[in-house]
Amino acid sequence: MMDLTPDRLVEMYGCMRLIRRFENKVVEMVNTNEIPGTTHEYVGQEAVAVGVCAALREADGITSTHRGHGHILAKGGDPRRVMAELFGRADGYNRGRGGSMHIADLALGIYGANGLVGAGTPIACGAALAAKREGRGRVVTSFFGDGAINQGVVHEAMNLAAIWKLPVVFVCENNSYAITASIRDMLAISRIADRAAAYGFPGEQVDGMDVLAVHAAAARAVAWGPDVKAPPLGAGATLPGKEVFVDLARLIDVEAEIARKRQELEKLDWLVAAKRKKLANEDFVARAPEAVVNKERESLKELEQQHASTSAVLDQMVALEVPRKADDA
Ligand SMILES: Cc1ncc(C[n+]2csc(CCOP(=O)(O)OP(=O)(O)O)c2C)c(N)n1
Ligand SMILES: [Mg+2]
Repeated sequence: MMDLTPDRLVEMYGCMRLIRRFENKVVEMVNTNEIPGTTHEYVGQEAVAVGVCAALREADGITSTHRGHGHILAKGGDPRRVMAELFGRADGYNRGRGGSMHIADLALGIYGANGLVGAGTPIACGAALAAKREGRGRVVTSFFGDGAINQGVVHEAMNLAAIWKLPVVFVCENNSYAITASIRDMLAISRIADRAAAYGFPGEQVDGMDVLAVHAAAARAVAWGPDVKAPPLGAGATLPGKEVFVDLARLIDVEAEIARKRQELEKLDWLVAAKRKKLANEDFVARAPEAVVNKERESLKELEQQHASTSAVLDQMVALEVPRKADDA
């Protein structure tokens, strides 16, 4: 458990609870349209953000993803200011202008959540270059999902971190899916962590459901810095970069996702039928002003398009729902 005192463990547990409660509340308020825009919740991945951030010092930095609330809270973000940002309020982290996917706070070393998959990795390299020049031993951790691993920019960032020996910790949160794309269809090797060897720095795979295992791996990665002579993990003395790959393979409940999509489709079925019925009513078409009828026709067209795309996504999800392999259990 390394340097984790009982108080620290309680603090980490409290932070995971805070993230879970925060996110559940967000879902509730998104569903009632109180929160505008799009949000992606971190429910189920709490142990990753908390395990990693517990290994960071206040001065260390992070870059986050489209699923960033958990990272920000774990890095010391004030839940009230994060929530205010989601509401678009002036007392939010970015005066309500950024919303869920752009929360940043330089004072806390949070160099931004990011709506672009993989885009946090080069930002982390830039921040790490600054940290290296500063020479105080700060590190920058870049969180990204399994959906980012085939992005060109992630490859470039990892290679740059390696050749420039930047103090970056790359944390891949592998929850098996990038929306509907299964990791099994996107990767020919079984462990994302094995890619680290190609860049020339060590990669570790840890169970993302185990906060202590995540913390220990992150602490090992963070411990190697420009001011540390001997790198851990038995790698070469010129070891550049650091990498922790977190495996959350047990996280996604595909069946529940499919059930939710089916419900959405049923609602759209009903809305399309109701709109068609209205437009089939000759009395309504004859009496209502032309502009009103045209608006109804446009709205029917939009609903039909929405129905078609939801139906296509559902078909894709059903097709992708491959039985889990025994070793995933
Ligand atoms: C460059 C880019 N391509 C596509 C998208 C659309 N998009 C949003 S989230 C997402 C999937 C991300 O999956 P992953 O990185 O595994 O994160 P997860 O949602 O599983 O946490 C995609 C493709 C995007 N935001 N940015
Ligand atoms: Mg994913």
